[in-house]
Amino acid sequence: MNEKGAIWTVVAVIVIFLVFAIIIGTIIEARLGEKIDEAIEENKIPTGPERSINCIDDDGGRNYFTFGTVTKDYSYTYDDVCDALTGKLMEYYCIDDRNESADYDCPNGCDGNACNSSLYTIDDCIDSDGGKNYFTYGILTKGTEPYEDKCQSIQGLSILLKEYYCYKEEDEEEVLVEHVIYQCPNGCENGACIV
Ligand SMILES: [Ca+2]
Ligand SMILES: [Ca+2]
Repeated sequence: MNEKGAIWTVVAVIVIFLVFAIIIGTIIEARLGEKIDEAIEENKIPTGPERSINCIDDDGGRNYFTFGTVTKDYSYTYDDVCDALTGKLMEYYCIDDRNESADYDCPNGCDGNACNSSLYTIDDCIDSDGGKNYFTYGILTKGTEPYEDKCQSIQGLSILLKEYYCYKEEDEEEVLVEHVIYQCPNGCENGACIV
């Protein structure tokens, strides 16, 4: 093979390689797109309030530490409220087009129709965001060890939050550092769910 022939062979190999890379890349991208669509359809990935036009929650979801109002069908409203009898918070939120509510026992008490979000301390465990506060970045320390709230991705989407909180079982001596993986309705950014 002369020099010209060798150069053309190299060029041909590069072109073939690039064409293959583009085809494979397109296939992978398409399959990932399908997977995300499937996950949304199966409700594994929340679609956010902007898609739930018949149910809007102005505190972003199960946001125990911020007072919020759910508006259903543009007419009915439901306000988060501290129950004077039980001391618990009645928290309203949307799942797709449905309005839901849940009782929540605030670790720092219920105040102004939301959980108190000031520093929460049990023994040597200190949580800066007041507990399971999904919508505020927090840092928990126990002894000298720090634990930071962190966003996690599934299928390339930042929608999971690893939320730390202090926990003590009744009649137990030891305070534990626990965490929960919470699925943020509107995505996760800088260690907190987006409101
Ligand atoms: Ca809410
Ligand atoms: Ca926390």
